[in-house]
Amino acid sequence: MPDNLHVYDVLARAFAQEEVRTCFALLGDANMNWAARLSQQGCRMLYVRHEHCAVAAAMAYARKMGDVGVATVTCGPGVTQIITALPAAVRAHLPLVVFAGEAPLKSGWYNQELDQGPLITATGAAYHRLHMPERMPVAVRDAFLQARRERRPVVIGVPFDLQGRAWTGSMDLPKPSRELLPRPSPIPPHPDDVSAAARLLAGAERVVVLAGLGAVEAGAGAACRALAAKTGGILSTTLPARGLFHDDPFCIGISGSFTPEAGLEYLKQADFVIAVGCSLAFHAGGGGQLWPKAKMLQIDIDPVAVNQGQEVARHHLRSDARLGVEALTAALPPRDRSWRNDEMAARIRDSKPDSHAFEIEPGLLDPRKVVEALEAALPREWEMVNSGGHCSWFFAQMPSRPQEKFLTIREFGAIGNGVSFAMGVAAARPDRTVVLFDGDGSLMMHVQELETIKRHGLNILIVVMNDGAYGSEVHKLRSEGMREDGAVFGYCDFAGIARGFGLAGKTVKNLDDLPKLVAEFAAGGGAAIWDFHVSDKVVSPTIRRAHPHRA
Ligand SMILES: Cc1ncc(C[n+]2csc(CCOP(=O)(O)OP(=O)(O)O)c2C)c(N)n1
Ligand SMILES: [Mg+2]
Repeated sequence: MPDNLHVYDVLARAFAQEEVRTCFALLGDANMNWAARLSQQGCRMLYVRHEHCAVAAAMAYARKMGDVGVATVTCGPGVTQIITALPAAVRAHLPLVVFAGEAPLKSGWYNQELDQGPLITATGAAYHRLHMPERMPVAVRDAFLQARRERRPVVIGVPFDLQGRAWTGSMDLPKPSRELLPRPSPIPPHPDDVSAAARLLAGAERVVVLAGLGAVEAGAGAACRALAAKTGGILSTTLPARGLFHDDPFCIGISGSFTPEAGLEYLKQADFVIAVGCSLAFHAGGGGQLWPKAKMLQIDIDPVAVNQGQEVARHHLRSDARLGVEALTAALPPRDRSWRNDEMAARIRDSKPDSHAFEIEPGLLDPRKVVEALEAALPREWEMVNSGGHCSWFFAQMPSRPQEKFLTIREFGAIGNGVSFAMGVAAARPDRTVVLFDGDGSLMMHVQELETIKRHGLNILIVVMNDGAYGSEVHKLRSEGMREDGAVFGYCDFAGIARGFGLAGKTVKNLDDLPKLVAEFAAGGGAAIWDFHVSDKVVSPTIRRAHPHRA
């Protein structure tokens, strides 16, 4: 290393040593020198317009890349802005390293000073104060190690006066975390557990194989299909793993709040659910309502009996998802009976996700028809991102989209993340078109990022399901006969807003125009908003169940 280095130079090198290729950033006094140096090292910087979006974009990037996402914010107000993103990353088990500045140590007073540690640790993320320059490169490496091993965000805070000091430490950087991380082989199941599970399963008549992200990561998709076939049962996934069995005729779709109509009927009949690589979160089982009659066998490296306030599984097979499912399948005797039949396949294939009839005002669209038309028109290779809100139920019903092309992160239940997640996916898949499905309220929450999308030339098509409202709130308020003000805003002109930011904008009134619009967008690239004005009369099945209208 050359002479005259500052601490921020070496800190930037420590990040480059970790092979950080992309960093989502918003600058201030406490991180700008470091960020400028990181950029100089060849790291691609995406400069966003709100710190929340830097961390949220890094989350989607981490999920897509299967790697650590990196973001940077300045001290004080930069740090307070990321407090909604961090719990979401914690709950989704996403490894992040966030480089945050800290107020200078040398002065008795600093306006942006804040006790950042308790704020960060309250979110479930880890906070590391780096106050010893000589040790900082090792501390950076350790932050990456922790993020990878514990799969959660680690925020490192470095006082910016320390960053500006001359570097006097060693010129040797530590080995990167990747080289140190333990790489054990997948855990095989214990034979006794396999036999017990096989005995239990032998008596089951209506089996559901339910896969979560753990199954995706373990590459257990094919094994799950084989187990379902051998037991004559059906397949399903959690919401984040949706699409893992998208082309299987006996996959009923998502289990949980987003289960389509036919799926609800079959799940209700199930007498045995095998949950593979899924934590059995509250929503995945519809709060315990989806399969009232079923025994639950969980196959997981970390099986649980109780999760999120519910007893979720009595029977457990501790194992890597793929190895456990393969061993169980091998241990099962052949069956002479099956729940599967042609009628079931036809019902799954031909039924609408939700067939409830609604009266729709002239000039407005049915969100279900919008999704059907998009499903038919959008190219198979485009990357999809679903956001939150009431409309996300409809957008999740795209059965032809495989898991690896459809990202959903919503374990903290926050709206406003759509644009950030789309930017993260666009950064991870620069050669692909990204389609974001968002609600009007959610998009409005971080609409400033349209400028980021434009400036960085990201190829993102934003589809807005615009009901002129916070749909979730409207439907709940209506069900209780309460006033709707505060939840109804009217249909704002997103096409005009898009054009104001230099994006293309279109209010789509006729769904028959979609194939032409898709072809034009595919040819031109860039970014655009398509605004679909939908009726707020259409209520998702989940809301209808959970919030029936009071008489
Ligand atoms: C950060 C945050 N603030 C508020 C909420 C409460 N909330 C849940 S859904 C929703 C409405 C979202 O509106 P929109 O994006 O238009 O989707 P819609 O429900 O109308 O389909 C709101 C405000 C939340 N989940 N997260
Ligand atoms: Mg809305």
